[in-house]
Amino acid sequence: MPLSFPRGRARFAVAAAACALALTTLTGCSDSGGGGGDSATKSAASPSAGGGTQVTIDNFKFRPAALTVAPGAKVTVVNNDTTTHTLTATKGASFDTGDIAPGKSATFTAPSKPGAFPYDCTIHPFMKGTLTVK
Ligand SMILES: [Cu+2]
Repeated sequence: MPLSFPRGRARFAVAAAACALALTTLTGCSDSGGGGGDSATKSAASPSAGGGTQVTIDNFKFRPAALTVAPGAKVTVVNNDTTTHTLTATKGASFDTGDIAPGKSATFTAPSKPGAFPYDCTIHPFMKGTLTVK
């Protein structure tokens, strides 16, 4: 089995394919807001009664978007994006992290009464999530 294909061309094809893949990935991210390409990273935030709980902001999305915590729980919000975000209760001003700079985190205290509390980012109102207290 002689492997006498022109080497240069094969290498170019591989490089072109890798390039196209990277381009597709990038475009997909900024266009549709992600689409959950990296769902493997959201395992860090899991509801835990009484203990610490975390929301991560990735690619203009709160992860997880729906979080259940105990009354008065401390919730840490980590901003993994390259732009400033907030996590702010939509009504009643029950909680508000204020501005979270890129790469920084902030902590807020969940309401002490049970209920569902929608929140968004005041800078990007299309970013939405819900905090459930029970
Ligand atoms: Cu934002």
